[in-house]
Amino acid sequence: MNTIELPVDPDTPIPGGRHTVRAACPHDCPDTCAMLVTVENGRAVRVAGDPGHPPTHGALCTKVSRYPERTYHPERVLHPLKRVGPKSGPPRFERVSWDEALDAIAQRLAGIAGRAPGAAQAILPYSYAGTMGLVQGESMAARFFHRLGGSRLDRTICASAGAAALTATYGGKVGMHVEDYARAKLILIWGSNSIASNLHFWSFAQQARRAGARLVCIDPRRTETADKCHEHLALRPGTDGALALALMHELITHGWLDHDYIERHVDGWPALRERALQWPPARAAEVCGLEAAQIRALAHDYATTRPAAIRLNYGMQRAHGGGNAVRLIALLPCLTGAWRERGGGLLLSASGWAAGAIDSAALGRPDLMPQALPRIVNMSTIGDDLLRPTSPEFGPRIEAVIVYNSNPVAVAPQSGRVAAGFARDDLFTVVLEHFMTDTADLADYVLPATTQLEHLDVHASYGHTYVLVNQPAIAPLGQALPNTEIFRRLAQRMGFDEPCFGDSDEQIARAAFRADRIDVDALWARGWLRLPVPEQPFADGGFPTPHGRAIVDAPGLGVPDHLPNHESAASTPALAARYPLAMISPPARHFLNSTFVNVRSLRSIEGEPLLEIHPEDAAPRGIADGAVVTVFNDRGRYRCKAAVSTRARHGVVNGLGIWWRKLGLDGTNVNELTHQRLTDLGRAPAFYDCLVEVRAESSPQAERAGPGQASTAETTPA
Ligand SMILES: Nc1nc2c(c(=O)[nH]1)N[C@H]1C(S)=C(S)[C@@H](COP(=O)(O)OP(=O)(O)OC[C@H]3O[C@@H](n4cnc5c(=O)[nH]c(N)nc54)[C@H](O)[C@@H]3O)O[C@H]1N2
Ligand SMILES: Nc1nc2c(c(=O)[nH]1)N[C@H]1C(S)=C(S)[C@@H](COP(=O)(O)OP(=O)(O)OC[C@H]3O[C@@H](n4cnc5c(=O)[nH]c(N)nc54)[C@H](O)[C@@H]3O)O[C@H]1N2
Ligand SMILES: [Mo]
Repeated sequence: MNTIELPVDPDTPIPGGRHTVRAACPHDCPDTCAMLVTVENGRAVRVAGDPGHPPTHGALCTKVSRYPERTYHPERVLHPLKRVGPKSGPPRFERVSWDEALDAIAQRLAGIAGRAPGAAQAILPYSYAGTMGLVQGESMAARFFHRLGGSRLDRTICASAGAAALTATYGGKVGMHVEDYARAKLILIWGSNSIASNLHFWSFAQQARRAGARLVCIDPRRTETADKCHEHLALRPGTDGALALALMHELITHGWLDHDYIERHVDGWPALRERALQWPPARAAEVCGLEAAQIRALAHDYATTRPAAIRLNYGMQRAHGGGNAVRLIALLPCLTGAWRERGGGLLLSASGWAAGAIDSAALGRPDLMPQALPRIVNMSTIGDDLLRPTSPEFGPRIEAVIVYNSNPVAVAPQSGRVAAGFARDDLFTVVLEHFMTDTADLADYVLPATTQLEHLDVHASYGHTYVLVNQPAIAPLGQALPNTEIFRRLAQRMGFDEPCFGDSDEQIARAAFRADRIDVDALWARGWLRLPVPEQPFADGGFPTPHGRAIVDAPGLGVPDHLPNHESAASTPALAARYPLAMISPPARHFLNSTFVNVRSLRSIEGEPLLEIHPEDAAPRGIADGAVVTVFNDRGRYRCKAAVSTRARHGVVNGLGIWWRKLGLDGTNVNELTHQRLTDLGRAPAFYDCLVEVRAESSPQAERAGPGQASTAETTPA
C-alpha cells in the first residue's frame, strides 16, 4: 500500500453557492480522466480535468468538455417509452409509467424463462462500454442475468484480439506507465491516432519530443497524429505482423539483440528467430506497401535509441491476423531489452494492473448462474445470431434482448444484418439509454438511464494505473434511473430474493475493489488513487506468466506469424478484383464511438459522414472532392461524401466515424460494409479488414445546388 497517495487537496468551497464534485469520465477511452464538476443551484455548469491527477493533468478533450451539453440535451429520454406500431414502420412510442414498463418486461422475461429448464437462454443481455463504470456496467445487471440464466455475452467488440495476444505473450494486460513515455527517446505510435483517441498519452509524447525524442507513426492513414510525428510509415491495413517480423530480421542480422534479456526472460525465441529470418525487409516491404529502406531505418532506430517505447493501440488488431501481429510486436521490447530502462517498453493495455484489485465475483456474482452453464453468444456476430433459428449447435432462437451501455445497430459489424435482426417483430427488445439511438428506435421498451453526472460509480483504466471514484453531481433528470436501479427493480419483480439484489450503489462501489489492495476511504476522500504497480515492471523480467518469462510459442497457438487479411489480394484475389480498395473505419475525433453524434456542437465540427480517398484512386473513378459517392461490396452500399485527400494512402479508403445510421444520407453507416468474420485470436470483429469499391454519384456542383438535387444516376466504376 505504500504507493497509495493520501488526500492532499480536499474540496474547497467556492463562493457564490457553487460547489465542485469529484467525478470520472465514464467513456471507453484509455485516458479515464479525473473530472471536477462545478454545480450551481443543482445544475452542472462545467466539467474540467482534475489538475492533480497526473494523467489528466487538468485537461479534458473537446468532446467530454461538452458533457453538460449532452446531459441537458433536449432530446434526452427522460421517461419510460413503449413502442406503438410495427418495427418496420417509423419509430413511434408512447410514454408509460415505470411500473407499467417494468411489470410488462418482467412478465415477458418470466414467460420465456419459465417454459423449461434452460429456456432463459433465449434471453440475451447486450452491453459494452457506454460507461466503463464498475457499478453501472456489470454489477447489478450481471447479477440479474446470472440469476435469470440468460445467455452469456462474449464481449469481444473492441479489444479481445489484442487482449488475448498480450495475455499469451506477457501473461496479462500489462505494460508501461503512461507517464513514463515522457522519458523515452524514441516512441513508435503504432496503430493509434493518439491526438484523437488517447490525448493524455499524447501530452507525455510531446514532453518526450521537447526533450529530444523522435516520434514515429505506423498507420495506413495520415492522421493528425502522423502529421505531428517525425516520420510516418503508411503501411497497408493488416500487415503489421509482416513489419514486426522484418524488424526482427534486422535485429538478428545486425547483432542488435539483447541476448542476456532473451536468455533470462523469453521462452521459445529460437523458433521465432527461424521464422523472422525468412522476412528480409524487401519481402515485408512488398506485403506492407512500404520501402525496404524505411523498414531498415526503423529497425536501426529502434535498436540503437534508448529508452525506446511502443504505444500500440487497438486500431491495428481489427484485422484477421490482429492477434498474431500484437504477439509479434509485444516481443520486440523483449528482444532489444527495451524494458530495462524507465521510458522503454510497450503499452497496449494497462487494465491487467487493476484486474487484481477488482473483485469481479463480488460485483457480478457468477455463482448465481445455473449449474448447467448457459450458452455463450458473441456480441460481434449479433447480426447473424438474431436471425438464426433454434438449432442443436446454436440452441434456442433469441427471443429477447436487453441492451444497455451499447448501440449495436450502429456499432456492430455488417449492420444491415444487425438492423434486420432487431427489426424482427417477434423479438422483444428493451433498451436502457440516454437517447433514441438507432438501437432504441427498434425497441419495444426504452428505459431512461442516468448519465455520469447523475449516478455513483468507480472506475479503473486501460491506459493508466489509477482507480477513480465518480460522485453524483446532480439529481437524476426527469424519471431517469441508474442501470443498477432498473435491474434492482426488475429483479424484485422476477422474485429474485437473494440479498445481493438489495445492495445499494454505495455498497456495490465500496465492494468493487479488494480491501487488501485499495484503501477505499482514501479513494473516496481523494477521488483517485494510484495502484501499487512497480515503477519499472519488467526491467528484470517478471512477466505475469507461469514462469515469469515472455512467451513466444503459447500453448495451442504456435509461433506467431503474419496472417493476410480475410479480404485481400493475397487471400481472396477474385474478390479483390471486384473490390480493389481496402477500407478502414477508425473513430472520429469528436465522437466516442457512436456517442456524441447527436451533440450539435460536436457534430458541426465533424460535419458529415466522409470517405477519404487518395487522389490517384479518385481520379480514375471520376470522383471530385465533396462529391457524393456510393461505397459498396457484396454486403451492402453506403452513400457519403468523398474527401479527396492524401490522408488516405493509395489503395485504402478511410470511412471516418461511427455515425448513427439515421443521420447518414441513406440511413446507413460504414458498418453496412464490414463483415462478421472473426480475428485469429479473441473472437473479435475485423472491422478494418474489408474490401470495397467506390463510385461517384454526383459532382460537388450538383451538391452545392442544394439538398435533394444530387444526381442519383449510376456511373460505371473505373
Ligand atoms: N475521440 C475518440 N477517442 C476514442 C474513441 C473514439 O471513438 N473517439 N474510441 C475509443 C475506443 S472504444 C477505443 S477501443 C480506443 C482505441 O482506439 P483505436 O482503435 O486505437 O483508435 P485510433 O486511435 O483511432 O487508432 C486507430 C488507428 O489505427 C489505424 N489503423 C487502421 N488499421 C490499421 C492497421 O492495420 N495497422 C495499423 N498500424 N494501423 C491501423 C487507423 O488509421 C487509426 O488511425 O480509443 C478510444 N478513444
Ligand atoms: N466500423 C467500425 N465499427 C466499430 C469500431 C470502429 O472503429 N469501426 N469500433 C468498435 C469499438 S472499439 C467499440 S468499443 C464499439 C463501441 O460500441 P458501444 O460500446 O456500443 O459504444 P457507443 O456507440 O459509444 O454506445 C454506447 C451507448 O451507451 C449509452 N450509455 C452511456 N452511458 C450509459 C449509462 O450509464 N447507462 C445506459 N443505459 N446507457 C449508457 C450511450 O448513450 C451510447 O448510446 O464499436 C465498435 N464498432
Ligand atoms: Mo473500443
